Amino acid sequence: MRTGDRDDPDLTDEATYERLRSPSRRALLRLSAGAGLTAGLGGGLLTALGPPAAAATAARAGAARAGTASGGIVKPLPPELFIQHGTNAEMRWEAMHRQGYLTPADRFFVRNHTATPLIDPRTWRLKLWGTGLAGRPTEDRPIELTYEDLLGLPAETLTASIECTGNGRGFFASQQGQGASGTPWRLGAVGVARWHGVRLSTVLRRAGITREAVDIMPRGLDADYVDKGENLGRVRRPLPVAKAMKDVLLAYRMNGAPLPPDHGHPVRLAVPSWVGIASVKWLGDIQVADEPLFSPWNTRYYRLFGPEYPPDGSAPLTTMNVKSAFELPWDATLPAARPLALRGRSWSGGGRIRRVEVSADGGATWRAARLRDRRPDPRGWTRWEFPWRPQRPGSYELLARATDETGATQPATVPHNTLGYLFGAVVRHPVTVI
Ligand SMILES: Nc1nc2c(c(=O)[nH]1)N[C@H]1C(S)=C(S)[C@@H](COP(=O)(O)O)O[C@H]1N2
Ligand SMILES: [Mo]
Repeated sequence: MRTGDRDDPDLTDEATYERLRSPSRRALLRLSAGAGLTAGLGGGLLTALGPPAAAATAARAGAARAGTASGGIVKPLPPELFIQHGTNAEMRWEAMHRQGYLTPADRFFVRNHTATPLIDPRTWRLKLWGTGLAGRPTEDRPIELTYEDLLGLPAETLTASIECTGNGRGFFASQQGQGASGTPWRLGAVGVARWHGVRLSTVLRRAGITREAVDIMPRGLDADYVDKGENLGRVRRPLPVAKAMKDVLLAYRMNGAPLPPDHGHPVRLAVPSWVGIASVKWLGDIQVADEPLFSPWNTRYYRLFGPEYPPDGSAPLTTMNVKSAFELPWDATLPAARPLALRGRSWSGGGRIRRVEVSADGGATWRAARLRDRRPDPRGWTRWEFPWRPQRPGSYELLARATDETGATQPATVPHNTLGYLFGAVVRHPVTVI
């Protein structure tokens, strides 16, 4: 008789069976059995049956976190590609000039609340727990998935932008004369990549998500975020079940390579069309609840605040707005009396870009740009080109204005909000013609 063999539990053994048939274990069995893995089945059970509460607590406390990048960001940040803002790095838009459709990982912006953690995929676990899962597994006794388990599940590829909600924030001050708190990004807190991984819905189903589940709360493994001396805990942001089940990916590859450390290695969420904060990096656990969930990231942040909004702010922000950027340096120098092909990209959480217009005379006259992507991914961006032949040397402002498939377009100004989210107005890009 085999007892205590965790690779192959003996279900005729009373003690083993007793442990397995507790509700959370049944949910786990479904997860493992449904996973269709050969080696993974044993692995999944081992993970779940193995560490008792004490070990699980130690793991949660950071055993999976092997260390933290010194300086906060791991990859090089050459000044020709990035503008650094504290723990964050913004892509310079000229870095997309002559690039293909995707933003290469070496120039993809980084938004870190603290610092990039270095995580060993061999000890990493994704833990699922909460009242919205069959058997209501608790945080101490969650359902667990290993990196290998995840790699064994059916995978998909998704081309989508990830954009910081505060992208363009700096223009509240420079264009509208009223600043906002937070990183003063220009337009470089956005990138489009090919994300590859497992649908979140696949994992939630296998974990036994119930009809009663309404919200999930993914949480990162990076350090606690401290805002002006107040410890807010680890980055976590509720996501409605409807969105979680629709088009969200548990991504472990980016542009055909393993996810780089700064972008969430080993696993992040890719939540297309939504505010960047939803795409939680270094994913450690997901709470699934049969009641609405709250964290500072959907209450005190990522809502619109200000005199025009209710005291508790707007509803939590979800879809990103329409924006456009030229693939030019800020304050670019361009030659006079020569035909130029100005290039740029436009994108919207609302879907495909239908039209882009450009003005080279400060907004007095507009002409249509030529859209370069016949079938752009509606969750990515659209590249465009605009011929321009400036006759005289001098200072100019270039403006680009896009309209998406819902008819949403970029206004000349946007109402202020104190945290500077969703700057969607037309940006006035200064250039000097010589
Ligand atoms: N765990 C964790 N996830 C996170 C963040 C973070 O600081 N920690 N930043 C969020 C924000 S605000 C944005 S805009 C995106 C940025 O993703 P990127 O750094 O890969 O560009 O990640 C989101 N996910
Ligand atoms: Mo962000």
